[in-house]
Amino acid sequence: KLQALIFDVDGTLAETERYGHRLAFNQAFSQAKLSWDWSESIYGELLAVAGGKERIRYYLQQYNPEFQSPSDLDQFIAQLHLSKTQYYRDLLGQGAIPLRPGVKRLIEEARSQGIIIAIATTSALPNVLALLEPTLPPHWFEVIAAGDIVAAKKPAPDIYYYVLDKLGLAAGECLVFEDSYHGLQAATKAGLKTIVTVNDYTKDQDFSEAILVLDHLGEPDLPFTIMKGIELN
Ligand code: XBP
Ligand code: MG
Repeated sequence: KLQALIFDVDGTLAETERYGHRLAFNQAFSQAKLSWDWSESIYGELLAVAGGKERIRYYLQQYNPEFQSPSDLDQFIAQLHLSKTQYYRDLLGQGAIPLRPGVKRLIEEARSQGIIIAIATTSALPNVLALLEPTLPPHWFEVIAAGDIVAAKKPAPDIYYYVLDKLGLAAGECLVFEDSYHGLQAATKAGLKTIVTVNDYTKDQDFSEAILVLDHLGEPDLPFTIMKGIELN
């Protein structure tokens, strides 16, 4: 029986990548006097790697190998990422990024029927809270699992195992909402059924393992009654 809904954040609750994370990365680069500029199309490729720090490292390896990295590369990336997180919070504080259609309604309906809500994301916790605070009260979520809380980020299933453990629920009692192939992989490997809401960055990815693929959660795509009828086991 369905007990919990587990949501990814970036791309699923809101379109945070294009107008949030990408801009914040560029602002942090500029402040650090780096001439790097992640265009929308390059960013689309960089999304192949989840996690902001991991994405910067991947960019250096794949797109900017001539860059003279400082001797302590981990520290350099961590500082850059901290600055990016601050810019990202500033962007969200300006009310830059609304929730995707239907997200709030679904969560409110689920809660009103006693269904638990949780989050499993690759993003850093401050980023998640900055998005939730003006839109969905963080205390609505039984578990918010974010960022470096597990060593291996999506597409590894670790973050989903972590959430299941914290919830004390079996995979067959939960339904996941994701927007990307990586996220779907992570959830599927943890034995979870997943509904995918695609966005511009992910619409051509392979979602054959999803139980349902939608453009968004707004009317008339997913009335709660349909979702409740989905067989979990
Ligand atoms: C989210 C991500 C993150 C964000 C950046 O993926 O890939 O890397 O782009 O977040 P998902 P941080 O939606 O699958 O969780 O900079 O906070 O790491
Ligand atoms: Mg996502």
